[in-house]
Amino acid sequence: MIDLRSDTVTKPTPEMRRAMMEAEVGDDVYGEDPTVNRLERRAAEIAGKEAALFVPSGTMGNTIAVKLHTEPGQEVICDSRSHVLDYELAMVAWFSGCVIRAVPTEDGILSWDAVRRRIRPPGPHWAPTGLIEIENTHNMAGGTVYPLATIREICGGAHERGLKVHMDGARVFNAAEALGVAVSEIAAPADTVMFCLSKALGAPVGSMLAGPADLMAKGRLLRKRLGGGMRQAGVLAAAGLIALEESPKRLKEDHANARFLAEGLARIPGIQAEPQKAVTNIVIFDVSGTGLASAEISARLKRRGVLINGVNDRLMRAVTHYNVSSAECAQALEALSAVVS
Ligand code: TLP
Repeated sequence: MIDLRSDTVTKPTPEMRRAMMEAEVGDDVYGEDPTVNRLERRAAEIAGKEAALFVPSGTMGNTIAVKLHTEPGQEVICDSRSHVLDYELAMVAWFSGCVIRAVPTEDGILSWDAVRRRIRPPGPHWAPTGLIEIENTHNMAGGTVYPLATIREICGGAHERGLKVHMDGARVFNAAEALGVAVSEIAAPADTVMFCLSKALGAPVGSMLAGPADLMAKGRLLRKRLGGGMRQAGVLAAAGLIALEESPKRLKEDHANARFLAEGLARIPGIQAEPQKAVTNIVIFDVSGTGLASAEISARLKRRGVLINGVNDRLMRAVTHYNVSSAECAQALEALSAVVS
């Protein structure tokens, strides 16, 4: 199977598996797992933050961050297609008691002007703004990347008003590769950043939440409350350490494959794709011109050994990662061309 459903589907590399087998472990709920401690120190360093917390998933990282920054009854401003809104089972409401103020955007990238207009002070009717959340890269907008200046402007404006900014950087290493800058530079203006080891970086499990040491200490308790005290998690952290050091070096290949896919898709009659927007590892394309719903295309592709999921009836998403080669991307294009013709 050529699996382009997500970069979450990657299998650990032989080097990761070796490191997992040899990992030194301890009980992380007591803070005694040396490999987890090493991973948290290294992740904090890479993110340019005081401390970091190893969490089982990106969803848990975002959930803890929102809880750390907000009070129940507040609003969280984010883009209208953001992961925290559409893909996290309403955790913002369920765990933090907040509502989302969704801002429509063209490419998933908020502007300070759009955010500023939605900020609400306390008043007799409305929920005050508690947090601003930005997703970088933006998944459902097709892996789009925040310009550094935009991040600085949003965070600067928020901070002037006493508001915090959380970055859902599930794929922030892809953003760093696309911009040619360090992750720490991208994350610097934000108060907290979550990034995933288990997506483009290829680790089997885990995400990191990074930020100020006092917040991460509180986050540790929230992680436990959510059932995320993972005990001898060093076996997972060991793979995460390899992912952090090794995987960023090869993300450019995934980006080239995504661009190649988008260019090929744009040539298939009935499919609309915008190759110039495929700047990282995600391609969103419109299949409505084929007269087929995305679910039908997925089913036909599967019979030809290619997995690509629909986002809705009209849109589909292909995600490149280290378990798909450029030759396999070419095969996927041939299969798509055949099933829609
Ligand atoms: N994204 C998954 C699905 O949930 C859609 C994927 O296949 O892309 N933030 C962003 C921007 C994400 O894309 C994801 C996962 C998460 C957070 C949550 O991470 P996990 O799946 O580890 O909870």
